[in-house]
Order: sequence, then C-alpha cells, then structure tokens
Amino acid sequence: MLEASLKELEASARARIVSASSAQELEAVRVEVLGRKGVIAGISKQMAGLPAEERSAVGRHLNAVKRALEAEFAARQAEFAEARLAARLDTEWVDLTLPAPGPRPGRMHPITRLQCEIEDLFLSMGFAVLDGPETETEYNNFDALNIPRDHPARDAQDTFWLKGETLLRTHTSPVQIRGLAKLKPPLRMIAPGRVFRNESVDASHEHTFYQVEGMMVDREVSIAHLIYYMKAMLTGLFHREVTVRLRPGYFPFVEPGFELDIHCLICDGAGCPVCKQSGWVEQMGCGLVHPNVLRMSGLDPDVWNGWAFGLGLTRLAMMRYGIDDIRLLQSGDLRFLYQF
Ligand code: FA5
Repeated sequence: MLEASLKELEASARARIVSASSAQELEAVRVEVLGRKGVIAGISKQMAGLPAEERSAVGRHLNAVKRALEAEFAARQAEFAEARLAARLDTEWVDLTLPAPGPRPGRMHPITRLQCEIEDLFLSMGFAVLDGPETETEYNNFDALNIPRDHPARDAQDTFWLKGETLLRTHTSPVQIRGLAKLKPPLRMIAPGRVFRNESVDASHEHTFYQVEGMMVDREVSIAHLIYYMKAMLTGLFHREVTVRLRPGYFPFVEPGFELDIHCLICDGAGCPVCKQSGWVEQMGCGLVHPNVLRMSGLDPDVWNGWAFGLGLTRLAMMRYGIDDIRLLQSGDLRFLYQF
C-alpha cells in the first residue's frame, strides 16, 4: 500500500518540479513534499505500523525516492538561478573591449596658476609671501592705511560690513599693515588673496576677485625701484614686451600715487568690452608708501621709505589667457575650466 503511494508520489512530484514556472512555485512544491511536515515525512511516520520486514523495504524505497527528488529539486533550482543571472546580464553589461577612461586629474585654476607664478617670481627677487585674513578689522583695512572714518576714499570701495568693526577686506593692502608689524624693515613682501566689494558685476567687474599686494621698505627707495619691479614682473608673466602707462592716481596710503595700465592684450588696443573700448586695462595702483602709514606702524619716515602696489590678479588672468568676461572665472563651468 505504502509502496504504491510512494511510486505515485515520486511521479507526481517529478511532474510538478518540471512544470514549476518560477523559483517560488518550486520552493512551495519542495516544502510540500520534502519539508518537515511534508508528504515524505508523513509516509515516514506511517511506517511505524508496518511489520519489521516490510518496514525496512519501504524505508529503503522511501530514502531512494527522497534522494532522487532532492536531486531533481536542486537541478531545477539551478536552472532558475541561471535564468535569473542571464536576465541580469542582458541588462547589466560591460563592454570589456572599451579602452579604460584613465585617471582625470584635477588642474589648477588659471588664477591659482598665475598666483603661483607671481609668487615664484617675487621669491626669486628676495620677497616674502604673506597671507592675511579675508575678514579684516576696519582699522587695518582703512584707518592704518591713512583712510580715516570720514574720508571720501572709503566710499570708493563699496564695503561688505560685518558685525562689530569688521568687514570683508576690500583690498589686500591691510596685509601691508600686518607685514610692517611682522617683518622689521628693510623688508620686501607680497600678499596674494581674495577681496570683496559690493559692486555691480559686468564683463570686467566682480564682487569677489583676487589681488596681489606688494611692498618694499628700505632706507632709500624710489619710484625707479617701483617701475623696475613692475616691469620685471610683467615681462616675467607675459614673456614679451608689454606696453604699460603710468597715470597719476589717488590712494591715501601712497604719495605720489599712480595707476598702472597695460595695453589691452585681448583686442591689441583696438577696443573691446574688457577695456571699455579704450585700448587700456587698469591693472594696479601703486606709489610710494605714505609717511603717515609708516608712522602709524611705528616707523620713522625720515629714516624709512618704500613703494607699494596692488595688482588686480583676476584682470591679469583675463589678459594672460584672453578671457573676455570676468564672470567666467568664477562660474565653475567645467567647459571653460578644462581649457586650462
Ligand atoms: C586698490 O585696491 C589699492 N589697494 C591698490 C594699491 C595698493 C594702490 C598699494 C597703491 C598701493 P584699486 O581699487 O584701484 O586699488 O584696485 C586695484 C586693482 O584691482 C585694479 O587696478 C583692478 O585691476 C582690480 N580691481 C578693482 N576692482 C575690481 C573689480 N570689481 N573686479 C575685478 N578687478 C578689480
């Protein structure tokens, strides 16, 4: 009796294994047949009532059916796993014959590159490179530079004021004051950095831009030294003769003061939006350090004098790389940046 139902069980289980249409359906059949409370376990329990001789024969048959079905289940499970893998490979594939993309190293921003070159140039001429904070005191940004509170020159640099008597520095000149306090004269220093002005933005004006400050203080410093160093810097940067012109310029911290312009290299002087059709681009202010500035920093202007300049690094980068809109430099546009 049990033998007959074993045969029937084996045949029907095989048929259901073959016809199972999914791994889940197959698993349900396996639990029903081979599980702890399954059909085979049930038959096994019924064997207890059989005479000993018959029990061992049925037992052997039962084990053989169980092993055969286990093998059938395993084979069918493997088929489903393989089909799953094949479906995945159809959608997720990699073309191993494609060339590797290779590392994409970062590159230096044009302003950073120019800044490094200027630092190297001045280091080679014996200058120290100083750093100053972007958040400055009103005293260092204005007062110590001979720009008292009610002085109209404060309005010329639209200031982002912060709490207390602090501000976002409007120029790198406050690092002159820090330099005078830190390095005792004779001294030569430059200070590159970011500055901020509450200005409307156009092709040649940014609210956030870069400058490089430079200063030399010694016993007998003249305008001839200033012109020499400015020319040395511009020739070093442009690797060619750059036409410059000096105009009288007013900065309360220098006397006499000048504006140094360079011939527009974008349009070769013909006129373009960057040079406002004038053929010249203002690059820096410069002059001899005002006696009041030296005095406020504790130096005797009868013993010491010096020159100073403040260069527009962002505008210089535009000239150097032929960039006709200052806004591109801080746009973060990778199409623009990957050109350098
Ligand atoms: C100054 O900032 C003075 N501190 C420079 C100085 C230093 C004079 C030492 C004398 C002695 P000015 O405001 O002109 O000066 O700015 C200097 C340069 O920064 C300009 O020649 C120009 O190249 C650049 N610059 C000024 N405003 C902007 C702006 N909005 N966007 C981009 N560059 C600017």
